[in-house]
Amino acid sequence: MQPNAQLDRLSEAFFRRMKSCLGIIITTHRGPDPDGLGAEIGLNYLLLKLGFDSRIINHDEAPEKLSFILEGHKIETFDQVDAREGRERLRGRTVISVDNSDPERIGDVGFLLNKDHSNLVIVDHHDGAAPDYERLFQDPDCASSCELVYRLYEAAGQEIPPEIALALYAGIVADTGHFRYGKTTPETHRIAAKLLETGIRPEKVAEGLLNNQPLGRLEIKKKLYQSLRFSKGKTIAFFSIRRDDVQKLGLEFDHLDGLVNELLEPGSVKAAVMFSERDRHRTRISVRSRSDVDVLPAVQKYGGGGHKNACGATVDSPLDSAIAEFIPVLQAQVGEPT
Ligand SMILES: [Mn+2]
Repeated sequence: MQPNAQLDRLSEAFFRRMKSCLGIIITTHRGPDPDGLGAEIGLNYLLLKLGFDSRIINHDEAPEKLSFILEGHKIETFDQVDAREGRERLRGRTVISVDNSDPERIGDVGFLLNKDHSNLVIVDHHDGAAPDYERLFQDPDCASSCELVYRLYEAAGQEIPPEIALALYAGIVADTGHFRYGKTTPETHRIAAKLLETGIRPEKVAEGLLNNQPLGRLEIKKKLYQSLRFSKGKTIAFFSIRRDDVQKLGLEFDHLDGLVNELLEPGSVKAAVMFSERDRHRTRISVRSRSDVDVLPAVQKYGGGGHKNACGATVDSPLDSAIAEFIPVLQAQVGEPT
């Protein structure tokens, strides 16, 4: 089927399914990101506009730094709603999980699912199952969940106001790595153009997503780069950070997001790793690679997962032994002699 034909069919089936819902709760994965939040905001507005009873409830609070897309939108946490209204009152509603196909990852919102998950609807773009047009509205070829939500607006013939366009555009920009990743399509750009036509400013989105970090992130970069090393053949670059250093700067490990990508800047580096000490006997390994280098098998050996070019694992080893053990495994994976 043509991609557009499939998306039209997804949208049509989605609205058919919505018709039988008495109340809707929209949620996303734990640790909500711009694509998940943008898709929630967009979908909630659309469903309310179409006369549905809908609200957004997440397991985790949305990150403070994303306030530029969150302003004016009501996003509650499960704990808040549970304390105020009691979870029992929310049972029986349809739970729409956007940007996530794994019921485990919606955290406590999962309490609202029927045992057989018959009230769960998935709107997602992650790799995995094919859509069943009943419960699962998934298009793994789509670069972001926000694009899927955009298609729903088109199918419903609804206008997108600027504050919704901002949230959807931010999600698309984040999930395509600023239109750089492989799933970016002509359609992605067409949708982005439509969203920009509402008058939103792309530089504000870029600033909100990229240049909205605490000062401590620069300090932590200094520490990381002091530890920079290369494999013998210099096709792997890696650095590491101790838990104490993160804590002393008043940072969370989240604040290190994306830094490992910088190590791929030299064209000769095939793979990059950041090792972060989570406690004395536990180390997080975050790996990135160039588009034609698959590093996933290396982390899978340690029970990790992710994508071919961006993946990770958490190992029960102290920082130094994790480095000593993992780098040769990665060298073998990228084809560098050890
Ligand atoms: Mn996404």
